[in-house]
Amino acid sequence: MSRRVFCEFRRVALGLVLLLLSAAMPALGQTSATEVEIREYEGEKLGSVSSFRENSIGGVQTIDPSTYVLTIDGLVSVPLEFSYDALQAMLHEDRLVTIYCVEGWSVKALWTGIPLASLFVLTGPLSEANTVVFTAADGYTTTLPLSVVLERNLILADHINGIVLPPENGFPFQLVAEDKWGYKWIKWVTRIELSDDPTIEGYWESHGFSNNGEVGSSMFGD
Ligand SMILES: Nc1nc2c(c(=O)[nH]1)N[C@H]1C(S)=C(S)[C@@H](COP(=O)(O)O)O[C@H]1N2
Ligand SMILES: [Mo]
Repeated sequence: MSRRVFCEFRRVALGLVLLLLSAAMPALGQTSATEVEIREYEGEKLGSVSSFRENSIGGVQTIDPSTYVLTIDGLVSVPLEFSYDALQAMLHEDRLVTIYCVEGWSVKALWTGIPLASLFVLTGPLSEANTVVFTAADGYTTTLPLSVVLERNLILADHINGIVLPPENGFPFQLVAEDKWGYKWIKWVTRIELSDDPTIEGYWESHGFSNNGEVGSSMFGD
């Protein structure tokens, strides 16, 4: 084999290996035009990303993953900042969960993301921490009891129905607040703060919606 042919062969082979690798790891791959939403999972029909009604307080946020930072601080042993790439490298889990907005619509989807518990293992919550305060790029906030986050093993989703979360759905991360009203499903999450004050109210909670926010119980008051 001539040197030129060998080099060409090596180039093609390398390209092929990279192609196979990216095909084998769809969850870790970058967004591409060829990504297609899955619409059925374990025999259950899924809603589409296009069936969401985007009505966020400040409109769709565009976040650059190369400069994105997720801060975890407050009542933790070690405050930490995570880059997008560092978060992509963490173990991801799937959840088949329906989001219910107080406006009356709902979407069942397959969410893939990082269990918050695995982030808290790294920062170590202090023993007096009982509340998780989430903040987003649009200034939106919401809270959940730490016990709910841990017992339900809630995830920060970066994929929906097998595709990278679109900006409208909160890229890079939306909290999958299983069994809580849609206003607890904060999008474009940038900060997670542990607190010992369960009375802190997020954006919609301070505008009259229930701080408990459990689906099935009243959406107003408390
Ligand atoms: N950052 C941020 N997250 C948010 C909101 C918002 O205004 N800003 N709205 C919430 C509400 S009220 C609902 S019902 C869900 C809706 O998700 P969707 O906008 O993807 O449909 O997002 C929640 N997360
Ligand atoms: Mo909502």
